[in-house]
Amino acid sequence: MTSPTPQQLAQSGSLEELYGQLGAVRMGAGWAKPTPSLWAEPKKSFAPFVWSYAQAKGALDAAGRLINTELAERRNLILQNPAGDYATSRTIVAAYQMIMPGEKARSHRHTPNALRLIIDAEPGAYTVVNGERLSMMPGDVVLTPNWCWHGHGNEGRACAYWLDVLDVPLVQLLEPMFFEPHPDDFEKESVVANASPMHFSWADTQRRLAEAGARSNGAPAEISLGDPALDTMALSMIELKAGQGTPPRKVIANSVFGVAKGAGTTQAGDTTLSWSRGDVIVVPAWQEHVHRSDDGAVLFRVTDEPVMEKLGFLREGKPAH
Ligand code: 1HN
Repeated sequence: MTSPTPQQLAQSGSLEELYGQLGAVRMGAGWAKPTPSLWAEPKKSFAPFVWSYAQAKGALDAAGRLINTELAERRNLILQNPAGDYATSRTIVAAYQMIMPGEKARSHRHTPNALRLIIDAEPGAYTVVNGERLSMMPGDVVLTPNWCWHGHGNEGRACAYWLDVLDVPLVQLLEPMFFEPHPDDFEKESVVANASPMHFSWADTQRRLAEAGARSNGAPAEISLGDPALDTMALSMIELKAGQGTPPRKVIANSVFGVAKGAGTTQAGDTTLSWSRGDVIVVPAWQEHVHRSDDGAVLFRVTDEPVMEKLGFLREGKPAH
C-alpha cells in the first residue's frame, strides 16, 4: 500500500475512510480504542499456580541421564505460568536446577539479577560468585546480582537440586539485556568465603526466625534477607507455626514462594494450592492471598516490591476477607 499524502489524509470523507488511511501511516485513532490502554485495576493476566518439586526432581533426574552440563551449561527447568509461554510471573522467572556429582556448570554473567534457594544438596555443592566459592546446603540462599560472574560445581556424592529465581522477564521488558560467557569457561576461585553478603545460611535463618517468632504474639514471623538483597527483588522467610495462617494480603507486587520446610496451602483469589517442601508457588500482583499450615512450614518469598517501590507503584489493597 502506498503511503497516503497529507492532502489525501486531509480530504478523508468519512471516519471509515480516515481509519483506512491511518493504518498505512501506522497511526491509530485513540478515540476509537481498538485496544484499550487503560483499565480500572490490574487485569491479573498471570495465574496463581504451584509446581511440584517431586515432579521436577523426576524430570531433572531423567535430564541427568540425557544431557550433561557441557551441552546444557545449565540443567534447569523453567517454571512457566499457565498464562504464558516463558515467565513465572510478569517480572520474575523461577527454575529448578540440578547438578550431578563431579559436574561443573560454566561461569557466565548477565544483567538479570539472580538468586538461589538450595533444596537438596550434600557438602561439596557450591556456587562461585565473582571468584568467591559459596557452599550450597539445603535452606541456604545465594545471590548473583546484576553482572556478577557465576558458575556452579558439585564435589559431593549426591545430586544437588535448587530453585533459581531471576528478574529476566523484567529485563526483557525494559531491554537492558546483556549476557557474556566467561572467557575461560570456569572462573578461578580466589577465596573460599566463610561469610559473604552473597550467602544467607539456613542456620542463621532458623535462629532469626525463632527470635522473631518469640516476639510475634502468635502471628507468623517474617524476616528479611538483605535490605533488599537485590535492586529488583526483596527476599524474606516466613515461618508458619502449626495451625498458623498469614493475614490476608493484596499487594502490587509479584511474589514467588519456595517451600523451605513443611507443608501447607495457599488460597489466592478463588484458587487453592497445596504444597510441601521444595514446591514453588506464584502469587501474581493484586491477588488476595493467605498461606496456612497445619503442621508448620517455612516459606521463602521473593518479590519485585523494590521495583514497584522505586517507581512509585507499590500499593497495598484492602483485603475483602
Ligand atoms: C541462569 O543463568 C541460571 O546461572 C539459572 O544458574 C537459571 C534461568 C533463566 C535464565 C538464566 C544460572 C536461569 C538462568
